[in-house]
Parts: sequence; C-alpha cells; structure tokens
Amino acid sequence: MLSRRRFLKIGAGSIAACASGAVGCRSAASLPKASIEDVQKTPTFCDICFWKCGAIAYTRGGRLWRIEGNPEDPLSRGRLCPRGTGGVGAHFDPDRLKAPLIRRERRGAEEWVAVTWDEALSQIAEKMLAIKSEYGAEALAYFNHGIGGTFLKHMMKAYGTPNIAAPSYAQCRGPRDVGFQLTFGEGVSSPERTDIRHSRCLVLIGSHLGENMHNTQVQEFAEAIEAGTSIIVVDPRFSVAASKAKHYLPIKPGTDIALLLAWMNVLVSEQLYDKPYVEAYGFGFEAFQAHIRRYTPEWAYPKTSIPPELIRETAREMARHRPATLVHPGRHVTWYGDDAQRSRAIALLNALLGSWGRKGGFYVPASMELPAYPYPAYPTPQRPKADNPDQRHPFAGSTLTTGIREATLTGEPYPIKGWFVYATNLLEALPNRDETIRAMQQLDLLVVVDVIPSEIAGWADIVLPESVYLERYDDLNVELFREPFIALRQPVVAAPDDQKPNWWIARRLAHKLGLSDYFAWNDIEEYLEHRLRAAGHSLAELKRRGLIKGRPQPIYFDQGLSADFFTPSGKIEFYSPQLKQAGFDPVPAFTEHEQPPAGWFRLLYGRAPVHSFSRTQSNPVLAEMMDENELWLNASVARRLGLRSGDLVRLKNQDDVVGQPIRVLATARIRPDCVYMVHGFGHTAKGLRARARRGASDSQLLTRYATDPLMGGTGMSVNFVTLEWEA
Ligand SMILES: Nc1nc2c(c(=O)[nH]1)N[C@H]1C(S)=C(S)[C@@H](COP(=O)(O)OP(=O)(O)OC[C@H]3O[C@@H](n4cnc5c(=O)[nH]c(N)nc54)[C@H](O)[C@@H]3O)O[C@H]1N2
Ligand SMILES: Nc1nc2c(c(=O)[nH]1)N[C@H]1C(S)=C(S)[C@@H](COP(=O)(O)OP(=O)(O)OC[C@H]3O[C@@H](n4cnc5c(=O)[nH]c(N)nc54)[C@H](O)[C@@H]3O)O[C@H]1N2
Ligand code: SF4
Ligand SMILES: [Mo]
Repeated sequence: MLSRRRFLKIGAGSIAACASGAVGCRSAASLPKASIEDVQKTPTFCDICFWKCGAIAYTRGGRLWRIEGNPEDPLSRGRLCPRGTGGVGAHFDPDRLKAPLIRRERRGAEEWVAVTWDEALSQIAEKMLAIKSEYGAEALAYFNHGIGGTFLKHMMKAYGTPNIAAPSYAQCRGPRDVGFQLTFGEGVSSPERTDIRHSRCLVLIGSHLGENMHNTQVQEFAEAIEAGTSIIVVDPRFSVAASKAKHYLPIKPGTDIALLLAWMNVLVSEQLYDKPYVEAYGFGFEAFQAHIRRYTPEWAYPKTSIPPELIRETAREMARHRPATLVHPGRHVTWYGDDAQRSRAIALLNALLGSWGRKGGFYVPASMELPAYPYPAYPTPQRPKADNPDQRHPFAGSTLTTGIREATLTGEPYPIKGWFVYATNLLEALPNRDETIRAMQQLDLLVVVDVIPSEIAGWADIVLPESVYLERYDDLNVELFREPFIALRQPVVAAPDDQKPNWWIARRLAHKLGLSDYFAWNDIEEYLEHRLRAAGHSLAELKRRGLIKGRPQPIYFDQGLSADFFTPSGKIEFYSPQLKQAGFDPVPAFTEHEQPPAGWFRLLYGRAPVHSFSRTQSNPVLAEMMDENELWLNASVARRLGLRSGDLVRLKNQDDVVGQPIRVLATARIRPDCVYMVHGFGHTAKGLRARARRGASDSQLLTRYATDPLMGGTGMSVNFVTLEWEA
C-alpha cells in the first residue's frame, strides 16, 4: 500500500499550505468533541476537474465544512488531490453568479440586468426558435465540457443540432485518441487505461504527473516510485516527475517524434522488441522495419539534443522490463500540429514492447451495464456537422470546437447563428482569442451557463448561473476503469442564491421549446431511479454509498481476454493502409519544426497542482495556496539579461501581442530555448475580484496554432516570445 506521506510529497507545497489551516482542510481529529455531533456526511464525486474522484462531503451545523476522498471509490481510494480538497471553496466563492443576467447594451461590455429564470429562459427559447426557423436547427452550436453538460446536450439533440463540441478534443486529447485508434483500433479513454501501478518502467513524455494532478495516476505514480519502477522523463523542463526519474531527457521542444523513431530503431535493430507479440498481433511489420532503419540515435541526436548513448540506454531499459513498460500516452497532446502522428509513434513503441493488454502496460477497462433512459428518437439533422467540411480532417473522431468557430466566422459550409456554452471558458481554452471574439460578433444569440462571471460569460447575451457540484445532482458516472462501478453526484448543501442545476435548466428550456416529450421525468431523482431500476439497483443505495461496484472482470490478455484489435486488419497496424489511402505517412515520419530565432523563446505552458485550467483562480481556498503564476526562465539566460527571480516582465509574441505582467522564476530547471508558465491565470473579467485576476494568461499569447491535418487538433506550442521590462 502506498504510504500517505509519499503521496503528499509529490503535491508538496500545496498540501503544506492546506495543512496550515485553510478552509476545508482541517481534519476531524482537530475538532472539539462537542461540535462533531451535528456533522453530516454525504458521498458524491468531485468536479474540480473531470477525473470524477469519489468523495465524502461533510456539513457541520448545516453548513458545508470539508470534503475528503471516499475510501470505497476506486479512483480516489480515500484521497482527493489538493484541488479536490479545496473544492468546498467553489461553494463559498465570493465571485459567484447569483441570478440570471441579461446584457444591457454592447456585447462584451459586461453590463447586466438581473432577471428571473422565467424571463431569461423565455428569451432564450424565443431566440432559439427564431434561429431554427430562419437558419435551421444546425445553426445553433453547443459547446460544453464535463459530465454536467449531459442534459443540455440531450436537449440540443432534441432541438436538432449536430454541432456539439468540447475543448477536450481539439485542444486536448484528440490527437492521442486518433494515434492509438489508428494503431490498436481503440483509444486510451479517460481515465486512461494505463496500468501505472504495475509498471516496471514508466516513460513520461511531457506528461507532468505531480503537477498534472489526475489523482489516481498520481497515486499510482507514487506507488511505482516506491516500488522502484524505473522512470524515464522526456521534458524540456525539469518537472516534478523529472525529479523522480532515473533518466531525464531534456529534449529540444518539438522533436519528440525523432526520439520515438530512434528508440524504435534501437528496439528493432538490436532485436529487443517483443517478437512473439508482434508476430501474433502485428500487421505490416516489414514495411515498418524498413521505414525506421534510417532513424538511428546518431540521426536523432542533432535534432533532439539527446546523446545517442542515452537514447540507446533508455531503449534497452524499456526492453528490459517489457511488457511491464508503459510509455504514457499523455493527455494534453495538442502541441505542434503533427500530434496524432507523434501519438501514433508512442502507440507503436508500446506495441513493440508488447504492453497493450498486458499487466504494467495498458489494461482493458471494465464497465457495468446501465441502459440509457428511454428517450424518444432525436430528429435527424438536415445538414452534416459544420466543423469539418468535406471531411478535410478525415480522422477527426469528435466535433472540432475550432471548426465550429471557423464556420461561425465564415458562414461556410452554412451560417452558425447561436452559441450555447456550458462550463467552458472558450476565451481561455481556444487558441487565438481574437478569432473567438470575431466569431462571437457574428451571432444572434450567445448563452453562457457558468458559476462565476468568467471571460466567456462576459460576452454572453444571457448568463445563467449554475449551482456548483456540491449543490446538485448530475447524471450517473458509469466508469470505464480497472474495476467497474457506477457513481452518483448528489447535493450536499443548497445553492446559496438563485442558482439552478443544469438538469433543471435543460428541462425548463425544453418545455419552452416544445420539447417536453424528451423530458418525461419530473425531476432528476425520478430520472436517476428509472435508470438504476432498469439495471436492478436503487437510488437509495447509491445515495448512501456514493457508488455501486460491479463484479471484477479480466483486464489483461493473459487472464483469458481475447486480444481484439478494432483496426481494418484486425491487428496492430505498424503500417497503416488507412493513412496511406488518405495521403498521410503510413508510418510516422519526422518533420522539422521552426525553432525560435535568437533572442526569442518558445512559450510552453502546463499545470500547477492546486489549480484547474481557468476555473479555480477565484476559489478562496485554492487562491490561498497560489494566486499568481510565474515565468520559468533559464537561469543563465536570466543572468545574461540581467533579470532575477521576482522581477516583473511582459512577454511579447511573434504577432506583437503583449501579455500581462508576470514575475520571473530564474531556474536551471528549464532549457534556454523556451519559457514556461502555468495556464489559467491572468483573468480579465470585470466581475472577478482582484485576487482572481492576478498573474498572466498564456492563452492571450497563443495567437498562432498549427492544425493537425489528420484530425483538426490545434497545436499550440508554436508561439515564440521575447521579454520586455522596465530596467
Ligand atoms: N492556453 C491554453 N489553452 C488550453 C489549455 C492550456 O493549458 N493552455 N489546456 C487545454 C485543455 S487540456 C483543456 S481540457 C481545455 C479546458 O478547457 P475548459 O474546460 O473550457 O477550461 P476552463 O478554462 O477552466 O473553463 C471552465 C469554465 O467552466 C466554468 N465552471 C466551473 N464549474 C462549473 C459548473 O459547475 N457549472 C458550470 N456551468 N460552469 C462551471 C468555469 O467558471 C469556467 O468558466 O483547455 C485547453 N486549452
Ligand atoms: N493540477 C491540475 N492537473 C490537471 C489539470 C489541471 O488543470 N490542473 N488538467 C488535466 C487535463 S484536462 C489535462 S489534459 C492534463 C494535462 O497535462 P499533461 O498531459 O501531463 O501535460 P501537457 O499539458 O501536455 O504538458 C505539459 C508538460 O509538457 C512539457 N512539454 C512542453 N513541450 C514539450 C515538448 O515539445 N516535448 C516534451 N517531451 N515535453 C514538452 C512541459 O514542460 C510540461 O511539463 O492535466 C490534467 N491534470
Ligand atoms: S483529480 Fe482532484 S480535482 Fe480532479 S476530480 Fe479528482 S480530486 Fe477532484
Ligand atoms: Mo485536457
């Protein structure tokens, strides 16, 4: 078992701040005895990010008090990450939206009139019906992120639009899913099917676990460290994960495909790969072998700046532990525009190591049967989705947010006249903010459902205030994981003002749109009970325990699972006829990316352990731990420029966009050709208090992006910056 101390160490600074007494972090043991009497526990699952950790929330005297992991829950195993622990702050956030708002004048001026729900929803319904009759239902697009979006998504499908998109595809994990799909016939899903717990060698390519706090993975990572797993980290920045590594490879940004090809070259030329596995399951191996022959470690050295001996040594290390060698697929992989091919190279490297379907590699996730609610069939849209005309990105597996934005801007393939935005701050999440703003100016209707006055809410015609996750039910989480389970989110406390849950909003709006048939249930409990009953469970049981577990199932090939690959050949495609046919490299190849000119740096960004994207900076508990981001700058570069840690600078990018002031962190932990900052800071929305507005936004500087030709993902690590400061 993992020692708790070990886990805490990884999230170091953050938990220490928590232990020093921020709201919601005190332990029951420190309480005076008498006050424990009126403590109530409610199991639910967290929503500070999308990992869905099972939690137990406590109230004291009817007031929300604290939240911790549910020990029964396979994802949290009784422990939340620092963000989850600070989740109570979402309820207490002083910046919260309190009532529905209607824009007073100009769009984007952030001037509002508070109205009743009935007024707000009637206005929305009226505009939605007008758009439908004038332009067709497809002219309304729905953007969403997270499980809370489910009921509105259902309403949008009933209304008749196919244009439903989330930034978790084209701005996050889309390329990875495509790379693995093309190779194994399946994606790696979320939570990722990575068996980190049992891996003997773990390779992290920019997956900065420990800063990226996806809870289960961080816990398993800590366990792997404890168990002596050999860790190889590839990152231009000495990340928290790098500090745990046996081998750290400070790669030149944008050259990972060269390293991956060279690793595969070593495994094949030194005959270190899993031959029986490749023979049994591989397709097109000869063509693959011929292709990678030229990519020697010596070839890769000048490209990646990783010495050939180190490339060989690390490849041999991976081979030594196979099949329990896991080359982590990453998650936010939209970096350079050739990301689906880089992800495919990662998939192929895993295939050579025989790790797919094997213990310590990628398990086959299990899940419980739970029928969907028996809704009437949705109307068939008159036109195909607008995001990807003529299938120009033939392997796009989901709707592209940025494709819808482009259709909105150009009116092609048809006009998009309304955006309905649920829980996604498109101004921070999509690259090139100016394009988003210009697109929004084309709209007849922009509705935003949020919990705080975010940047995207600032542009809305109508803002709807949602209750936070601790105040509402959402749809059931039927998890795909190594142990199958179903989890419930349920209210712990009431919403403090006139906020409403998404299911209520969706249902009310559907009634006003004449879509009542699609909401035959009267309230959410009736809906949940109906779904659970159909599978022989009860809501009462779930409310009590928070989750129901299914029977254990085999998750590795050698436990009797058949090795199925859902590719056209039914095998692992080392050579991809699908790619060839569509005019792409059938085996990944390396292309040079532009490097920053002298005096310029590549702008890189990532996560801090105590914040999620742009959604937690106003949370009082989490802001207490970190209320500003810093600019990581190589220490010798800083010395040369005469800059010291703490100095304020501004970044200016290749398109002359000047960022907000940010403090320098001069450090040897980053290469001299790039700088790094944590994403999500530098809010500009007027309705947020000063504290939430500190730091600088990376998004503002990401004016350039490289679109992945295979699937339309937006590579965002292609921006260069210089530094400006007052001497
Ligand atoms: N520049 C840059 N862009 C990025 C990234 C990056 O690192 N840098 N990361 C990319 C990645 S990996 C991803 S997954 C996406 C994430 O993109 P998003 O999911 O859009 O992330 P956020 O910016 O946090 O926006 C979330 C919004 O939901 C609101 N919200 C929070 N809780 C609730 C709730 O309970 N109900 C409702 N209705 N609203 C709520 C928040 O206030 C906020 O406005 O961004 C991508 N874009
Ligand atoms: N605390 C916290 N945890 C989170 C989230 C959060 O908001 N907060 N968001 C979650 C989500 S949705 C996602 S998608 C993940 C994202 O997290 P990950 O998928 O782990 O990582 P990325 O954001 O892609 O990458 C950031 C790392 O890549 C390195 N890097 C940059 N360029 C290169 C390069 O060219 N090559 C290599 N090898 N490395 C490079 C950076 O230095 C940094 O360490 O985090 C998840 N976990
Ligand atoms: S990883 Fe952290 S923030 Fe995300 S759901 Fe789990 S506890 Fe909550
Ligand atoms: Mo993401």
